[in-house]
Formats: sequence, C-alpha cells, structure tokens
Amino acid sequence: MAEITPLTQRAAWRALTAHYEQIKALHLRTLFAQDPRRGERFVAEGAGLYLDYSKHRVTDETLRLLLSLAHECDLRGHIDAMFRGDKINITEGRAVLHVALRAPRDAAIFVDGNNVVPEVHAVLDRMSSFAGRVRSGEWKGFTGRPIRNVINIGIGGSDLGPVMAYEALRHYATRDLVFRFVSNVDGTDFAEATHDLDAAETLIIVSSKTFTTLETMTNARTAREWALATLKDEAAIARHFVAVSTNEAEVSRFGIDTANMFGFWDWVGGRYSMDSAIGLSTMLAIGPENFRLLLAGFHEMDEHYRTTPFERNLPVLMGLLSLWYNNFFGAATVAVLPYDQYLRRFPAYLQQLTMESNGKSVTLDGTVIADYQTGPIYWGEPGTNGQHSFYQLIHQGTRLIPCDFIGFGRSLNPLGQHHDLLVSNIFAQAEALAFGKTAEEVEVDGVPAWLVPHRTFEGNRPSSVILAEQLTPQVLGALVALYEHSVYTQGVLWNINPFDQWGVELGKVLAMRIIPELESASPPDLKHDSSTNALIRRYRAMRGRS
Ligand code: G6Q
Repeated sequence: MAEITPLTQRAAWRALTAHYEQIKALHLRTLFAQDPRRGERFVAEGAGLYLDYSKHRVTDETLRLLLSLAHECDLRGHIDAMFRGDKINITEGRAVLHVALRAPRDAAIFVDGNNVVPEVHAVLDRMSSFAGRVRSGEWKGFTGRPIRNVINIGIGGSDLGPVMAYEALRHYATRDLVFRFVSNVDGTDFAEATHDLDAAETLIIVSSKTFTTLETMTNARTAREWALATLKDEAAIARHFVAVSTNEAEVSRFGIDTANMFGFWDWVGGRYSMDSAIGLSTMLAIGPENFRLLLAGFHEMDEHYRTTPFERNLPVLMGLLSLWYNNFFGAATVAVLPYDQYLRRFPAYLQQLTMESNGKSVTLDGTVIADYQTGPIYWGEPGTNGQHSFYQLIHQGTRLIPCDFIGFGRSLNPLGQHHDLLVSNIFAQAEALAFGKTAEEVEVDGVPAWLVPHRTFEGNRPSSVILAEQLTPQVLGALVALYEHSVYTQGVLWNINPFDQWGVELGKVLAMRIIPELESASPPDLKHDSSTNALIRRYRAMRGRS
C-alpha cells in the first residue's frame, strides 16, 4: 500500500487549524451582516434537493480550505475507485457497489471482469413479477387465500432500511396489505408482530445476507413453527416463505424453495442494501413502479456526486461541514431533524449508516488514529416533537450540536394550516439557533435583570436546511444517497474503511460462549471476569438453575 501523508500533517489541515483559531469566535450574525446575499450564495442543489448551508460557521476561505483538503486526500480518485468497482473495502476484499443497484439497465459496471448491471436488473425483474402477483392476489397462500400480511424478518441492514422506507413511503403503499417488521431476538418482537395475524394469509420474507445471523434465524425458525401450527403441512412453507439472501445453500437448508429466493451480492454492504432485494418488502408495499422511481432518485444523487464539481456537490459539502465541526470545533454529535412524520425512522436508519460506517479508529493501513476524531454520533427525532423535548440543549446547552433540518414544500396530507405551521418551525428553529437573542434584546422586552442570562440565546449554532418539493420515492432515494455519499466523503478524508464492521463481532462471539452457560442443567465452569460470572449466576438463579 502506498505511503500516504497522515491527515494532520497535510498542508490544508494545518491551514484549517490556523484558520479555525481566526474564525472560531466569529458570529453568524456578523457573517450575515457582512454579506447580505449569504443566504443565496451558500446554497447548492442536486437531485431534487436544495441545501442551504449558509447558517454554518464558515467563510469563503473555510470552504476553500476544506475543498483543498478534499483534493489533497484525493477524494476525486476515491469516488472514481468506488464507482469503478475497485475493492475499496480492503479488510473484506470486496468492491463497494451499492451504486450499481440503481444503475440504469444499459449501464456497465464490472466486478472481476463481470458486468453486474444485467444481474441487478434480472433480480429486480423477478422481484417485480413476484410483487405484482402478491399485490394482485394471484399469489395464494397454501389454503388458497390471498396474502394480506407481510412480515419482514431481518436485523441491522436487513431491517432498518426496509422499516424506514416502508414508513417513509407509506403514502404510496397499498393499504390492502399489512406490513410488520421483526428484528429483535427478544421473543416479544415476534409475538407482538403476529398476535393478530392469520398465518394462512401471511407471507414471511426472511431477509439475511448471510442467512446465519442468530437473531434472524431464531425468528425465522419461530415463524416456521408459527406457520406450521396453523397450516400443518411442510408443503405450506413454499407458499408462505421467501428469502432474500446471498447464501443459497443455507436458504435451501432452511427449507425455503430457492425458486422463491431473491439474491444479491457480496459487494452490497448490509447498511447499503435497502435498494437491493432487501427492499422486497418496500416493493411489495409501494409497487414495482414506485420502487423504480426510488432507485432513479438514488441514481440521480449518485450522478450528482460523481460528476458535480466539489464546490457545488451536496454530499461533498455535507461531508466537509461535518468534518469541520467534528475535527475543529470538537462537536461530537450531529442532530438529524426531519420535519415530516413519515420520516420518523430516518434518524434510526442514519445511525447505522453513519456510525457503523465511520465508527473506526484505525486507518486503512492499520495505524491507530491518535490525533483526530472519526465518525460523530448521529441522532434525532422528527420535528416538531423534538422541539418539546431535547432542543433546549441544542439552543442553550454548553455543547455545539450541528443540525440537519429536512423539510418539504408540499405535504402529502394537506390538512388546514398544518403544513405552514410545520415548515415555519423549521425556519424559526434554524434562525433562532443561528442568531439567538442577545441580552440587550431580552432587556428591551422588559425582562428583569436577574432573569436576563437565563433568557438569552447565544446563537451561533450551525445548521443545514435540506428542502425538497415533496416526499416522493425519488426524493427519498436522493436523500439516502446524499447521506451515503457524505459518509464516504468523511471516511475518505479520515482514511478509514467505512464499509466493514468488525466492531460488532466480539460481542457476538462472547454471546455464543455464554448461551450454554445460561442453559446448562449443571452449574457451568465460569471463566469470565468476576462481574460477568456473578451476572450469569444471578440469572441462572432467577431461572431456577442452580
Ligand atoms: C450492516 C451490517 C449488519 C447486517 C446485519 C444482518 O452493514 O453488516 O447490520 O446487516 O448483521 O446481517 P444479515 O443480513 O447477514 O442477516
């Protein structure tokens, strides 16, 4: 691997460090006063999204330096390598080609000399035909009744994307089908999801890239028993179970007919897979045509990322701004605040996308990162609800929390004044965070002197506002791709691998060791630390196992 200059030794990084000292005290009030057109200049548009980044603590010089850093880190070369199908996920020896999942039919993207686009479209076509049969009622359950319920069993990347997309696109979903999502190995998840469903009318999608994940396989086996308790015939499985996986052998071992299996490939990471066959539940809900529109939105943002100069490139700008606060202002978190009830699972989805991707502490060559932070913590809730809970800390707490506000021009459920009220709150929050309210302004309101500090808003709290016309399948695709590529941009600059997730392994391995220790009939020979040993003993006592 070629020697690369450590991030903090790069010229642009050093210049940014010096520049930060000069502008850290500069207030957004001053920046806006100095440039009356700031709110029109610091904006960018692409793939149906409008990004206002004027309320960030940046000057033209900041942006120039951040862009230089991107160039010094060869972001261009890294973007090209991803789109070309290079094996940029070096710790797993894999290409990273979620962009191929939404490439048009006539595109050509090669992995090991093989054009993968025809395979992608072959799976999409099979999914479309299957979804059409289920939605029309042509696909019948074992007893001849049509399917009325769909349960997706999966976890992590095989759950969060499907749940988020189902919720986000519910407006477009058929109301003839009930959708449930089971992820947790806690039996409560399965029990609550199925208690009012009739197995004779239920289709179960077992979504698992590996088809070996403990939680998913446990839930899938329980689902099998649940279905057989009603249908009482092994032959029923083929009518009620389908699989989404890369592991044909395990699918067939489980007893699912591989004719009812929808495949994907090792170059699709779990958290980047909602637009692969993992999106089968999404397609069943919104229909194949809307699913293609979702893919078209993803693709539009892919093209924007690939071809737009960095100074107007939304994912690049968002990635650089995130790095600016994370690495120079010491901001540990980013709040994602969608002002749309349909996007209520979007922050949870983004948590996996961002934190599993960039929660890394060694560089690509294995060097421990000692002098800069990597992935920030993403969190959030839909507005306006969050305003009545945690926004207090964003406005007046001691921490700096950059915010992403997301809003839409038109509501999918226009009811009276609701939408204007909703959107007014986005603009008001971003304005209040940026400009605050000075002590003088508070005094003018006649507030007694002792109360003035409590009622003063310092302001200078940065935010982005992302606006789109309406929450359509295309817009959702563009929005997800925006964050995917912003994550990659940050990962490239930090010189880490955003596409592996070794950090989730250790706990899984230890759990496998602990399961028999919890379940054995005789007292186990415990060799953990004293805390783990005591917890195991206490649990065994609770379960009446001495
Ligand atoms: C995502 C991760 C992880 C994965 C789940 C489920 O990037 O790899 O969240 O999606 O562990 O894995 P399976 O799909 O293999 O069951």
